[in-house]
Amino acid sequence: MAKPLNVTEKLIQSHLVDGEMTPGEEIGIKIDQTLTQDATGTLVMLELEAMGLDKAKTEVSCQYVDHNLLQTDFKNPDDHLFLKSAAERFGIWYSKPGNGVSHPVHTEHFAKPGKTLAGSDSHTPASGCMGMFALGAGGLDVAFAIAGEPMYLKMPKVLGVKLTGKLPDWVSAKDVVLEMLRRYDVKGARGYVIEYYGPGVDELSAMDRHVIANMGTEMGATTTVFPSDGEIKRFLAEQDRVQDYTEIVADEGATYDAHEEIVLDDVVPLIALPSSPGNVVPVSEVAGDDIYQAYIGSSANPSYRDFWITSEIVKNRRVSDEVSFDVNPTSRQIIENMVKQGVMLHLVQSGARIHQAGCNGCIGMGQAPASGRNSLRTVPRNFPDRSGTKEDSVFLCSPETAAASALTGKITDPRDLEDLYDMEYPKYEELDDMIINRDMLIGPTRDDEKKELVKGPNISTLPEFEELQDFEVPVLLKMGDNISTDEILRAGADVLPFRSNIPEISKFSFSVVDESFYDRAMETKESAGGHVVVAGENYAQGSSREHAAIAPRYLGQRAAIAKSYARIGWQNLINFGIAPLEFQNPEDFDSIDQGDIIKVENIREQLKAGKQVVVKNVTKGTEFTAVHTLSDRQLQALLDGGIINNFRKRKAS
Ligand code: MIC
Repeated sequence: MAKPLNVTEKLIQSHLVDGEMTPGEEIGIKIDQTLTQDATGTLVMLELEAMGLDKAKTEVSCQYVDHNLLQTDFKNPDDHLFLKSAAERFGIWYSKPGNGVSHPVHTEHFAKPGKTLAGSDSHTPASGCMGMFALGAGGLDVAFAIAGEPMYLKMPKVLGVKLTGKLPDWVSAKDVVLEMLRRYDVKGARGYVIEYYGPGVDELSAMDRHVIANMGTEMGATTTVFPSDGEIKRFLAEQDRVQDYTEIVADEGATYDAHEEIVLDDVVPLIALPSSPGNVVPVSEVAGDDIYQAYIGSSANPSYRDFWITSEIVKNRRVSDEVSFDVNPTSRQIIENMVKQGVMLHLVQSGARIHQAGCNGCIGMGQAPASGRNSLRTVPRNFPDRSGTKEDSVFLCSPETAAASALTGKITDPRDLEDLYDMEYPKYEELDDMIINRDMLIGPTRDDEKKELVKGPNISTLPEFEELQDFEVPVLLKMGDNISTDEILRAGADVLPFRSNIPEISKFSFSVVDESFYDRAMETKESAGGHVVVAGENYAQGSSREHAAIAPRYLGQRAAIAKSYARIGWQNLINFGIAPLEFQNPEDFDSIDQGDIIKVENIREQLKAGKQVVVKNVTKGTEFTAVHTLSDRQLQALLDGGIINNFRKRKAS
């Protein structure tokens, strides 16, 4: 009899085109759908141009415009036009600015049980709520997927999370994923797919599952997967596409590599303290602290229900005079339903500032909080400075907690609303007349005409990088654990418009960690031919932005030497020709100081010969061993100076 399979194994097995399903081994899987957003999509489209792609080879590819929405000058609108022209050129869908955040819009209109999805955004796993295998990846990996190439990854293990019981009043899906983060912190699920199962899953709507799958990324998971069951059928029917439903559930007797259990009845309102999604405590522990901002929206709490519950809490009341109450609807479809159901009226009357549908303040594209003041947000991340304010103080919580705190002006456990306002927990019921609107999703043209790419003056072509060579260069930065891509190349309204201009955006590299980095890097590029950086555990966690690799590479970065890496960040370094080395002996980390000169000789031969590389610390007169975990395929790309060079070489031979 065939081995009973869990949902993850079923999804991988049905798409496996290369390798064996042995945990840790490299596998290649066929990608059915792709998602790109504007902040990463401009590079993806330039990469497709560089690769000479004719038309997308996927079943569905959609280009969303949701991040760079502020139009303070020509740059972002020029990018929007460029992306529209690229969508026409490559035969992909285009979701216009204002249509909403990629993940919920994709889940509503395209996500299909049983399919694979690759997205140039780390929160792409959100669509795993539909029984899909949805992977976040660097732009270049997604470009290859659009071109019909398999996506390569290390075969993950599966962490089975059994859900039982039912959530209590005032506690919602966000608290469930915060409970997971409390247990696993920001790196505890690396190498795993998180698969939820058990009777508690039935208690969660498709969009509740979206909330949980979205933030699996924050634990470092490869992705998150839910079964496709009766609730997904209901959701698809609501979205007018019940024909896309297939049941995908774990086989009787399916097993998992690791086990976790959450009794939903025991979950309490939780909150992640500044400045990491893993700093989770019960809201009651920090209740009473003053707040400046309560922020609702983003891919982490995107559903109509999340806005409805917020409006029910603030209905017929005024939020505190001290609070900026920022409401960011996630899609135009949701706005229409909010208007129709009166949700918008209650929010506006309570004092909400209503913003356009999009990511907005989640990546510091506006709505930056006042200096040092507490901002409570329903968004997925609170890495340092991400909000756009230096030394910000951002907390992550549920809509219930954010809305309760907006009313009182202080961090408030929403359960206290029962006493404070004599309020009962509003019970949500799914709408039976949900407005569905696909008007701002422009369908692909698959004709033979080759549309011109419309490039504004801010769009620069990708820089060329040389092959991997020996180096003797300084350590320009020594950093600690969990350095996020927001610290390597920050977000914010002043930086994001340069996502399609590497020379310009590289000026912001590591500015959160050290403002002198750019000048020092330019100097050592000139004098020594480059630099290396040293880091602790889980280096380059967080976003999928490949800019966090390309910009440092452009400034001459040759290698990173870290105790360990986050999955997407590690792959991005390889893709752009930066050697991601690891300390064989974590204690060697302590022997290096910033400014030390590091030398690696015969690096090509050493990498090819095995997994070890001898690194000399010229300043200290010592040496240590670094290791790498690259597959042969990745090694070749690294040696060639990145995956684009490698692709060109393969095409030419
Ligand atoms: C994020 O949430 O960090 C982002 C902004 O959506 C990124 C993508 C980006 O940096 O453009 C992500 O999650 O990958």
